[in-house]
Amino acid sequence: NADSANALYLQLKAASVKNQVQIVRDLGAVGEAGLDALMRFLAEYQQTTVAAPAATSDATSKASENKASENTVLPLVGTIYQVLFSSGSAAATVFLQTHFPQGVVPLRSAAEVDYAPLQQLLAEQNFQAADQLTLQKMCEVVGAAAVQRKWLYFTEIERFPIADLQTLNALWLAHSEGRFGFSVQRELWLSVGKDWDQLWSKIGWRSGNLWTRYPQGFTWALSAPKGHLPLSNQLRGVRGIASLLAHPAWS
Ligand code: UYC
Repeated sequence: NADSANALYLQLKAASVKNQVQIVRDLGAVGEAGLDALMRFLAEYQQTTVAAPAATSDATSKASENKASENTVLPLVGTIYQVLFSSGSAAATVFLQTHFPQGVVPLRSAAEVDYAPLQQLLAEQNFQAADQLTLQKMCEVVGAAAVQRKWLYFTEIERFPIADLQTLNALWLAHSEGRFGFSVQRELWLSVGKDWDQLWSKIGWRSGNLWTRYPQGFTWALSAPKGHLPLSNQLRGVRGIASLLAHPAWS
């Protein structure tokens, strides 16, 4: 067991992103030795991110680093976190509480909004409650009027702080093996030439000319199509999601 865990650990460090998720699952299935290897990987990851400067004057290089690490590192470290979180192992629980009490995503906010409750729901893979809380937190970021209204004007989304949008997106990416999040929806939207109708069917928000019914028609699990979550209500038009997917946070 310890030998196979060690071999998997070495494979994990060398593997492509796609294979990494499978290797993490395999490590989660070989018992305490596998969990130990995953804890070792996360501890090393934490050292490299903590060693990096928190703020840099070179904003453009920071943005591109963020983007690269979101696409590759977050799904991996998030999946490791998920395997440890759901393992039921006492050692893994203590490890996470000690080293990652707030999860693997830095909960940055320009509006002093607390994203820990969202991190918790996503760690529990309670995607339906997490989706609701995502909208609520976005309203909190914008202010009291939006909290009371319970939805956002597209002009408010245009001005939405980059840090908060990136935190929300990183949380969804990390806890979905990279399947959910606004940046995933954006990639799919670009891949269909910004054609909304094609996007809706691709992400399971519409089939034929039938809108998916909220909430029971949606799939609140990782088995959903890529980009299925988080949701954006189109009742008041497409300008909101258009502003979201064209936001400077992704460029
Ligand atoms: N709903 O149909 N949606 C609601 C979606 C639409 C409607 C909430 C998504 C189409 C009504 C969320 C789709 C539509 C309400 C979503 C979808 C529609 C409601 C809760 C596929 C009719 C309740 C948060 C595109 C044809 C009343 C919120 C109201 C709620 C999401 C109807 C997350 C992705 C065009 C009547 N729908 N919504 O914003 O006023 O209320 O909201 O998008």
